[in-house]
Amino acid sequence: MEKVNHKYGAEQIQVLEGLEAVRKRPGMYIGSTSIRGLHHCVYEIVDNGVDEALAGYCTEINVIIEPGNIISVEDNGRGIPVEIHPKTGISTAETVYTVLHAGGKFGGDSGYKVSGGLHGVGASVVNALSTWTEVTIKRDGSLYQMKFEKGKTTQKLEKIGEAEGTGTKVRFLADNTIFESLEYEYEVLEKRFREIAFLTKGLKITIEDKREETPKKSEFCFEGGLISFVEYLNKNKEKLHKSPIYVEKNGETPVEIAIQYTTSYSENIYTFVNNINTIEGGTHLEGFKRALTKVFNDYARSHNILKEKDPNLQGEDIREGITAVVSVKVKEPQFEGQTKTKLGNSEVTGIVQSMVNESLSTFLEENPSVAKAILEKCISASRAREAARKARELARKKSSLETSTLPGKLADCSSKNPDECEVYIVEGDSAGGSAKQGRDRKFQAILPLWGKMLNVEKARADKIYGNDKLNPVILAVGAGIGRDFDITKIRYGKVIIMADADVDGAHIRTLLLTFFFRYMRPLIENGNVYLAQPPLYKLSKKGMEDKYCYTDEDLERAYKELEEKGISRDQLGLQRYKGLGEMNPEQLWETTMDPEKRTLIKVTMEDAIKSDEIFTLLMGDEVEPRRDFIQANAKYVKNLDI
Ligand code: 1YM
Repeated sequence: MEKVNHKYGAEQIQVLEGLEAVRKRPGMYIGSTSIRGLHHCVYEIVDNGVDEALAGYCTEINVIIEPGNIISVEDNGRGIPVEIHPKTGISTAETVYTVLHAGGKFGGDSGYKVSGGLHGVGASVVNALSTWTEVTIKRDGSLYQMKFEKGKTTQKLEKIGEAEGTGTKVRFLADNTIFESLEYEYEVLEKRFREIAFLTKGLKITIEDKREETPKKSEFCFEGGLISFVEYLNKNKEKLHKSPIYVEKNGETPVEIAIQYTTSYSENIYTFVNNINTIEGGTHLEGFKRALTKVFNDYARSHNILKEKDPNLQGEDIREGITAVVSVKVKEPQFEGQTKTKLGNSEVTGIVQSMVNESLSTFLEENPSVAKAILEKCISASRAREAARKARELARKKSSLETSTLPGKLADCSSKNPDECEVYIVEGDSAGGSAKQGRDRKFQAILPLWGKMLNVEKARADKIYGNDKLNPVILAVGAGIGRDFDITKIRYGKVIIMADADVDGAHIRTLLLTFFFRYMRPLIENGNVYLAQPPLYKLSKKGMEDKYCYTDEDLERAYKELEEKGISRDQLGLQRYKGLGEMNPEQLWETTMDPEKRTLIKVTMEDAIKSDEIFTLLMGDEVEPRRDFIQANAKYVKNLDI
């Protein structure tokens, strides 16, 4: 190996320039240098192991977050090839880790790279962005190792011992001068690996967090693949049929789909291309939806479930209550859209469509009771859609007759400019009263809410319009709901939920977030929804300005700060606020509403999705998971209530 020294050859210079470019513009290669980009590095390395599993050579991948935020990924595949690469004159393994885009094309004829990220070419990028990287390979009975610093080779691949079996182990420490933080989030990695395990039938993935004294560990392996995925997604829902429907087709562009209907009213279709979650959908989703609509309408007609005079069922009727996972493998995927998660390859529409047309209609013919259960639900959805349309029209007519259809309880602001206006949605009358008195009425509106909570889980759009708790919110926001929602019509740039830090507060927050998520999603996507942060404590002392603390940590910090100024704990008065209602208008303004002083939390789509999940759990039909959740969270409930 020493004989071939290309250190100063043209190709090696190109290599160094290539990796330098990665360090200069990391965002171009991994999206961003935030925590998201950091996690992406782990996925890049894991993906190489997943590719090896998809090629049929690897059954297990073990990921460890070691103390000091070092990542270790080990697989039991063939091991990265070690022989000298004819083009670069260095070992293939070193080539993979130092030459940009040295993915599959160096790898013989194992076929195309199918797993996620940068299509398996990310190893060199991760290497370039790491303080150090260490790669250990077991192959042909030998143990090999090579090392790098900031992408540059510090130890060329050399044999360091004997080995049993085969595999690759990569350890790296991401560069803290490049990434904003190195604190990996266990739950985020865990979720992604669970997803990969669902998508790669039979592959065992473990993740372990050894940073804390009590290590965490999860293990995922699903013999059922997508079927297990759908069962997992539906675990808290009442199903319309016992087992998920599964259809697959191998070939140039393999397609795999699992479907199960539940009694819920939402539509949950997850799509993946080469194991990447295509959040924005694309041609594969299009093909799936078209086929679904056609197959169910054809079945309903040929079995006289839809009569001649009846109109066709619409796509949305047929997707009500559906949970489905669509996974396709595409050789040269084109990703489009804002976040590059929309499949653009036009040929995929037809491939998915004809495959679903064929297999799903066969399935329905062979399983008439399942077909009947689903179609009954579709027909009732179409009736509800018609009723909702009528309700909407009525609401529209009403609003064009009366120009001011604002809810009676709304204390509106005087400005009409949405960019500067905000509405506080407040639980309870007494808090609403304080908020009304304490606000700046020029730009702050208050909407108090009370009354029986509506179970959005069990209501369709037609019921929402008539609901006395949600209707005021719809009217105040002023932009409609569902398909009619028009973000350009919103009356307030900030919609702020202000609720107590207790169980009831959590309840109303979850309800409103779920409602916004399901019926005014653009409001969240556009960043218009916020949570107010009322203080939990007040520290006071004669001659000292009151100090408000928003968390227990805040309180400890304040105590320490004051101690340093010579003020001891027993000199201070401590008030714990049980609810917003205990604060007088001035206090509420000062702590929670004054734009100069308050802290608002902007709600993200992730928060909303989490709320939706919790909501399904708390309000859905299944009793057992609800009990589990409440038991698991009982300790928080206690903390909040004292
Ligand atoms: C923990 C990370 O990188 N495993 C891995 C990578 C490769 C192979 C096996 C492999 C691929 C091929 C042939 C092939 C890679 N090899 C290459 C390249 N785990 C991890 N396991 N033999 C082994 O694709 O033909 C790139 S990745 F290019 F060298 F073949």
